Amino acid sequence: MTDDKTILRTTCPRDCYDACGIAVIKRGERIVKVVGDPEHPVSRGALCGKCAIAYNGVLRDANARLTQPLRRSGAKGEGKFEPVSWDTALGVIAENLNSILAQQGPASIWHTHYTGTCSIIAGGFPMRFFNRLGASEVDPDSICNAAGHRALEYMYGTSYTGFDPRSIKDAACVMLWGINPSASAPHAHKHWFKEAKAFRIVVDPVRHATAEAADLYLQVRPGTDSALAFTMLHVMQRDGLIDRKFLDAHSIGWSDVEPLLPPCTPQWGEAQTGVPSADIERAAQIFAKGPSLLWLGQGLQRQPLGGNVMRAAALLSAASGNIAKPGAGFYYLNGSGRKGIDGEYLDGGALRRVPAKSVSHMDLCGTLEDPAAARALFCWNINIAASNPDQARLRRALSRDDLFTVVIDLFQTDTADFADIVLPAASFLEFDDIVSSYFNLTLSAQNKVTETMGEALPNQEIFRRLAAAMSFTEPELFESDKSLLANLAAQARVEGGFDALAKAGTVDLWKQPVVQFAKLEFPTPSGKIEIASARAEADGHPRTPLPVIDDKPADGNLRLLSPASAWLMNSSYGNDPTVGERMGADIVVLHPKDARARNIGEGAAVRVGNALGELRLTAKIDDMVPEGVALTWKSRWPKQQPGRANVNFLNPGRKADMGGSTAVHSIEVTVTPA
Ligand SMILES: Nc1nc2c(c(=O)[nH]1)N[C@H]1C(S)=C(S)[C@@H](COP(=O)(O)OP(=O)(O)OC[C@H]3O[C@@H](n4cnc5c(=O)[nH]c(N)nc54)[C@H](O)[C@@H]3O)O[C@H]1N2
Ligand SMILES: Nc1nc2c(c(=O)[nH]1)N[C@H]1C(S)=C(S)[C@@H](COP(=O)(O)OP(=O)(O)OC[C@H]3O[C@@H](n4cnc5c(=O)[nH]c(N)nc54)[C@H](O)[C@@H]3O)O[C@H]1N2
Ligand SMILES: [Mo]
Repeated sequence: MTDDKTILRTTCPRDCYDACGIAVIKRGERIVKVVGDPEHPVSRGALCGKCAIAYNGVLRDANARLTQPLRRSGAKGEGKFEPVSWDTALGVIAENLNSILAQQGPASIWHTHYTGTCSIIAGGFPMRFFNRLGASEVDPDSICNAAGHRALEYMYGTSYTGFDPRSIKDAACVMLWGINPSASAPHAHKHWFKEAKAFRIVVDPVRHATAEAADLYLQVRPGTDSALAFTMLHVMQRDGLIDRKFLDAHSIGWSDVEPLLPPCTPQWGEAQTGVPSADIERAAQIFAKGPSLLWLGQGLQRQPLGGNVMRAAALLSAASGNIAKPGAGFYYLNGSGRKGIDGEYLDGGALRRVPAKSVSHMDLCGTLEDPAAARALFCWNINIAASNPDQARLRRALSRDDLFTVVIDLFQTDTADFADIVLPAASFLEFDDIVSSYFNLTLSAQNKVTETMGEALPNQEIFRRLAAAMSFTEPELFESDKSLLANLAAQARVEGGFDALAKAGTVDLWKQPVVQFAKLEFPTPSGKIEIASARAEADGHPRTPLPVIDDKPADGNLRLLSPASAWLMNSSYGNDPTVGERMGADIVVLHPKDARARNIGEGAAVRVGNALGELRLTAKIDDMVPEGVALTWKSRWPKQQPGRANVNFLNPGRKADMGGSTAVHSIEVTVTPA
């Protein structure tokens, strides 16, 4: 019996560069399998390992999913709950919010959210409720990429207008700097990068699979990238490769940087960064000649001087004239605003009646510990108990009995264990939405392919119901999915509206590769590339990028990197048993010399610790990391680990130089045999 087989198409909305097309194979009402859409230009018939497992595993497993609203019946963090009706849950929330509003005002109600789903409505529409409420917001990007955004805004006026990936066909060189698509963008790694005809340079402390595939790999010591960039500028200047005509016409401040270059010789650069001088020279020459694309990773800026690093690296494109021509440009993220999506419409900023208040994720513990500052917390699209720094302190803060906490998720995460009320969210298979890839200049439909699981609801419906429970009356809070989808599709000028998008799956919003900054207009105060930035200076930063690097770790310490794991999506899928099997033991990779100096053998149990405490991990010895660097991966579920803690237990939550952003790749640890 094959006659009742249907194949429905949708799009993966995870926080990933790929935004894969998905084919859902159904027999009757039942989903048989979720696979990659063979006709989709990104997925080409295959999902990545983690999504292939989770979309046929926990995501569709009613025993793993939250299917009803829950009310806490045990102590905070204990994980004991009883099911309640939606009416009861929403009633309890409204009662608590109203009492806090009356006693302390809306600013003491906090919400924190990020990219659990990146679909536009489920990711943005709930903002209308919080704006109307007047709630305070934990600055979303401060957990991820705020330093890079700030740095690029200073220099180019925007961080959301990257190169068009299709322009790789015109590029002679592509340089990936502090980005590991083999884990964080598996299809971009497999197809876009590996199939590129351009000369491929990778700059990363870790020799990962993307580095292995490069034509030239620079194994830079973490936190030293500005020295590398300045050495490349030195070489470009020495070899007459600076595009002075371009700089004169389209930038300001080169004359402030030029005097810094003479001491930044290749020998100096090698001493600072650990990269052989000949390799730095070669990279500079090939990149400058161009046309060259530069992909600036988010991992790159998770460093104490991450903003400065981003400014220094991004300067290479301008200094060599690799801007505003086919096959040239830099990329950090491509925003949906560029595609026409009106963020102000989506977020309902106009509904706000009180000033907006926000703190960095790095300051979240301090905020939540203070009853004068915080009386309620909503967590949606986020799992702070796994992803945030200072894990033990955060758990204590979340244990406050007088912090009314609501968690909205698909799963009973570590964060949900601290909730007073848990609300079950629907998965992306269960509702219509729109996905805007942050790599490709495309827009895709997220099509509902099955009914919601149990009583779960899409974020947008949860917040409509919450607005009603609060007796709010503004029509924006109740806009229907149909209307939202139509308006968003119209904003992006999708011909035929959402229905056409739903049929097409994914559309290219521009027929031809887009040349970045083709009009040579930069949205900075001067309209030019601001190598020297008065705005940066006014904000307390240096006027220009500088060739400064981080201090070496203290004696005996290693610098611990914890980038994206190929098997997880941040902490998502951490509860999938098959994902757990594939990940295996939680390991720490050590350079052979560092291992020998500590008497640590392959597979040994080790203590990885610092002032915050220690984790027990398994040692893997491999020169894929440079001396002085230890490598593990982020975001296992703490409650599934032996010590009920993951790597963020060791993360002091140090800030980068810009945007109050995370410097998570600067953690220092000692490693000793267990
Ligand atoms: N050590 C270390 N820590 C890091 C990092 C690092 O490099 N090293 N990286 C940081 C970075 S880059 C980031 S972005 C953060 C990410 O950290 P988080 O934003 O916490 O991301 P996730 O852990 O995936 O949590 C997202 C949650 O949203 C839920 N979710 C999915 N879809 C929906 C939905 O439709 N509705 C609702 N309500 N929930 C949904 C998922 O089930 C999941 O529990 O972690 C940071 N933490
Ligand atoms: N499979 C999977 N995919 C993901 C995610 C996931 O958790 N799993 N997370 C998603 C999210 S939220 C994000 S933000 C992106 C993040 O994706 P990426 O931008 O790739 O960020 P990271 O994984 O933190 O780190 C990338 C690389 O930066 C390197 N790095 C660290 N410090 C330095 C430094 O000082 N200099 C240089 N040159 N390199 C350095 C690390 O060694 C690592 O190889 O991936 C997204 N995609
Ligand atoms: Mo991120």
